[in-house]
Amino acid sequence: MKDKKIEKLIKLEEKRQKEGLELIPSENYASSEVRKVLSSYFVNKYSEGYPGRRYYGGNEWVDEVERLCQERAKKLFGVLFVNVQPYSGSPANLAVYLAVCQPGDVVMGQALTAGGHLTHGHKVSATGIYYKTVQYGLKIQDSKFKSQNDLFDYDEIRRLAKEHKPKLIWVGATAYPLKFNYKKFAEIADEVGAYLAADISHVAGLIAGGVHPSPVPYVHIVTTTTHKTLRGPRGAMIMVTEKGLKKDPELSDKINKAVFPGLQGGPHDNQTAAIAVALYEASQSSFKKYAFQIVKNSQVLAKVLIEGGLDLVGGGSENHLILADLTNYFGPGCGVFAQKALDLAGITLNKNTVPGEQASPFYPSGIRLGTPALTTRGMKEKEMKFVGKKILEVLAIIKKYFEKQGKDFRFWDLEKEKRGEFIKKFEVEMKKNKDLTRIKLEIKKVAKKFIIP
Ligand code: DSN
Repeated sequence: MKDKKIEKLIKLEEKRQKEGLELIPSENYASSEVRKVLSSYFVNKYSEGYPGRRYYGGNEWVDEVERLCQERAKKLFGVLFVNVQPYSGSPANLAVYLAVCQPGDVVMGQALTAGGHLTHGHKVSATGIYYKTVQYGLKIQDSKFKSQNDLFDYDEIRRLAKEHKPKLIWVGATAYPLKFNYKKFAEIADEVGAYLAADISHVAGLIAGGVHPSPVPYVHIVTTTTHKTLRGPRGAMIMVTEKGLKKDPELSDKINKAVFPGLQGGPHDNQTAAIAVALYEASQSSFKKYAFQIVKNSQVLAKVLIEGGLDLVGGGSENHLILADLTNYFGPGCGVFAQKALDLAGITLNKNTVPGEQASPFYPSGIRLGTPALTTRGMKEKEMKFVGKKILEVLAIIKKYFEKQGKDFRFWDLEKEKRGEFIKKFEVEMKKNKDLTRIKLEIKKVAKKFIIP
């Protein structure tokens, strides 16, 4: 490459990905074919509009690509309509609002602090600024770490829906470790006449692989990103179900108009082509095995963490994701320490709020981790046990560091201004920690045995 600066940064990122373990549950490794198609000649094209109805010439092959992508998505998810043009998940969700709501309409969604997404109506998102949003949470009770199969309080969600009469209800999350009962959400939405949209971004690959229930029979609209468990390029899709078209025969047209010209300009045709490849891959029997192994790996990892003394929200994992609440382990607000120390050891995950959060979204008390990326590398139960053990070792190092600060030390009790300073000092100490260096080497050794596509 002539641009040496970017070339160097690409090499460094490649090294980071190869030598570390990726546990952010919304990340994955796209296949080499998906990456190749992303840099194909389709990157050069403009094609505002839809197949057969474009505002630019020269779209005969783009039309075929987009139609193929649509057919594959419809078949894989069992829907009647799909728009494959959204640039990513947030614009896809915003397009749904644009399609079925007027500014100021009431919309309901799962709160961000309870595992929902910004675009499900959080006050800082355009969705919370232009629409009146009502947020529902999760059941918070002593049993939140016991194994159970549902954390939603349907009576409360029904009460909120009846009181506020939303035009649109979202079901779906970014940090929820259990399966969704879409039927129960549908009963509530139908009772108040709301559109029900499922955001399946996190679990799309599990649904496609047949290991997670599909919302399609129950909801009107489905949105998904294409780069998480579905393992495609970054991108998104909006689907309309048979139930959706029964409720509103114009729903597909409304979605199309909302995406273009409502919200976006020209679609990223290289992305559409790469999504088509990912959908082809997801329809193969090997993908079913992959989806099954994601869940198996998540459950093995969850077991190791529970046995090591961690509290897992929902008592474990039924999907690709684990939400560990570290409040009882470190005190409130300490997810950041786990994220930083694990990063130094070569394990990437993210700090996350937990149900009943006692600290703040900037200093949340939990960590979120998952198995889609490691499973793509071919890791199985044996490696999950190793990863779980290493996570526990790193957490024990942090605990020791806290103990050294004094018997009654609690990070969250520090004055606000002192928190940043404390974290910086912690990082300096961790960089010098010999046990952490040893763990990093052990991780690198295992990681390098498992190639990334
Ligand atoms: N950033 C995504 C996630 O990590 O879940 C949600 O947009």
